[in-house]
Amino acid sequence: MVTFSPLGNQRGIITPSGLHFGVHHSGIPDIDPEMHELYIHGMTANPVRFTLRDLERYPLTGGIHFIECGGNSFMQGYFKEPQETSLDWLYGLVSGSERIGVPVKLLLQEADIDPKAKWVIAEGADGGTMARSIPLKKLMDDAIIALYQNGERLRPSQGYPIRLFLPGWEGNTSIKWLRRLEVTDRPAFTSEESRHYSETLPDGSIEGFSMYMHVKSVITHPSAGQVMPDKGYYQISGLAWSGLGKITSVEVSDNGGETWVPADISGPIHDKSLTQFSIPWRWDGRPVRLQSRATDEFGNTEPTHAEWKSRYFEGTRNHYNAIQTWNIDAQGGISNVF
Ligand SMILES: Nc1nc2c(c(=O)[nH]1)N[C@H]1C(S)=C(S)[C@@H](COP(=O)(O)O)O[C@H]1N2
Ligand SMILES: [Mo]
Repeated sequence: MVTFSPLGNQRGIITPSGLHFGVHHSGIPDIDPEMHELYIHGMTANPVRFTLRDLERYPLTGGIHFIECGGNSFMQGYFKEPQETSLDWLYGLVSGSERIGVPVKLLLQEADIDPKAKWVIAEGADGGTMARSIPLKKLMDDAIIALYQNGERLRPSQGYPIRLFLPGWEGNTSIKWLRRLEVTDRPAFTSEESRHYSETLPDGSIEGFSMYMHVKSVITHPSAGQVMPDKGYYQISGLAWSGLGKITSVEVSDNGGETWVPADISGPIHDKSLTQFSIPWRWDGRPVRLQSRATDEFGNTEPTHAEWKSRYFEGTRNHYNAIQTWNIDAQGGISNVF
């Protein structure tokens, strides 16, 4: 089951938990928190298991980050023609939250990992097919076992009682209802990573383990699904994010990318987080093409739609991050164009 966030109604960088998008490949399991355990085993000198009560006693850390499904905006990558649909359907597989939990690093240290280990297979408690191979390096960096989202315990659909959370990485790797971390020296090539979340390159080869989400932005106000009632003053605003770090600038164009003007990003700017941008604008009532283009702290920026298409084999749909164009017609109607 897949549900989309109503981004066209969101202001700011936090998505209320009840409006967070959701992807559940095998439904939402009904887990008794008293019975649930997390195992860390495999290439470890000291295999360990934790109950929820054990985990609650660790130091908790976390922060404000986005989570984006690798398939967000798949319609833009997959279809040859731009689909006549709304912002929410095109971009609603991204949300922003504060998540708090136990650093995975602390738990791995207790397990006393074999120095030859390089990977960890993370598995959910929902039917057994939901597993991903994660490089040990990411787990020793900023990964957490999340217990809280936006101040409250995780909701059942968001992985209650515990989920893995990997800031900036493809949503699929943040395994919900986490029950097992198996330490190994090689990836498992699970069906999720080999079949669903890998991309085909122009020469037909497969790009697997494309873990982080690329820099991306979208104007949420105004956007498809809304109308502009009259000419005159508008505050253009939207969201930008990068799976590698902080957003450092967002530019906006009202002439289809011929000229660009820097937008204001003075709101909170967090690492691997939704970042709000805005710019005042006057619409003269003529047809225009609005675009936004974000840059992250490593100088990465968004490709045009044509550039993005040239990077992948026709029909590839994951990791779409091209510049979005909203066409505004003389009646104030807003539509998705390439
Ligand atoms: N165990 C388990 N974890 C999972 C999934 C799942 O189906 N089962 N879906 C994944 C996918 S594809 C995404 S995009 C994110 C979505 O997280 P959310 O539902 O909290 O938005 O969870 C990931 N973790
Ligand atoms: Mo996903």
